Amino acid sequence: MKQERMAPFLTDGRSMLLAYDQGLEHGPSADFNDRNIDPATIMETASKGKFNGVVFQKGVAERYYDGKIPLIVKLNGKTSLPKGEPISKQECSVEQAMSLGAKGVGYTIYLGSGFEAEMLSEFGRIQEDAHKRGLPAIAWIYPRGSAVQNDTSKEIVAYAARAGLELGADAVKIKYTGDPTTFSWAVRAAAGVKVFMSGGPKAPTDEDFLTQVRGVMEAGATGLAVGRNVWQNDDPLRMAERLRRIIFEETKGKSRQSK
Ligand code: FBP
Repeated sequence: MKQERMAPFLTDGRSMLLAYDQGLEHGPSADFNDRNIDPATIMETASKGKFNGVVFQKGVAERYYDGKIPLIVKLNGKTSLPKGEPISKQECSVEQAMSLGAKGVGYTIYLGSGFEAEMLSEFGRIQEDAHKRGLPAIAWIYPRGSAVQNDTSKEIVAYAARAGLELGADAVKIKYTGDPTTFSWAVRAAAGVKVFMSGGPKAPTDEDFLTQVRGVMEAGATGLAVGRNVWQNDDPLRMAERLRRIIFEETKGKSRQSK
């Protein structure tokens, strides 16, 4: 029986993670305002909002992680400045992440990029190292680059999910296809790997986002690993509460993958 390395991040097999590595990925002007530019406010939202975990890069973790909820440290990252085929290289070791208190590590793979091979092999080494130390390796798998036409099609999202299984990820973070039927194919393709939806830019209304979340959970996902749709909200704790209700109560036992 496979060891459940994701256990620290699960409540009844479901999960809600708060991501905050956008300062590196997008830059502080694109996503942040006066309030959420301060990592301390995000740490507070994560614990008061009863998230199952928070995702930081190592620098933010070192200064702001307060140990109140489990930590995932992203081990690679890139800025939005270079153009061309995307590549994100490792800049933090599993050992360093653990020394900061991480109970899991994250790594982004741009599936389909001209540099895909470098990221696949780097993730392979990280996955082995993480597993030796008993930590889950969580793969953000984003199909991206000139070979990818539509990064939210049923086929490509399922491909991302399946790649996570083949590579030995404990969980994959993938984009939503837009409806539960097509997303449930990705969940099936992941074949037991925990599936998390990546949030994306803030949806036009709270209801729009909550509808996506219901669809994702109905499709059989484990949960969400989102950032902007929570901490860009005028009331992040209220949004967290609404998400919790959908993930842990409303959709429980109603997923298409329920036995
Ligand atoms: P969001 O919910 O804000 O989209 O965060 C999820 C995430 O995966 C972050 O961890 C990461 O910084 C960002 O999306 C990457 O976004 P992009 O799709 O622009 O590469």
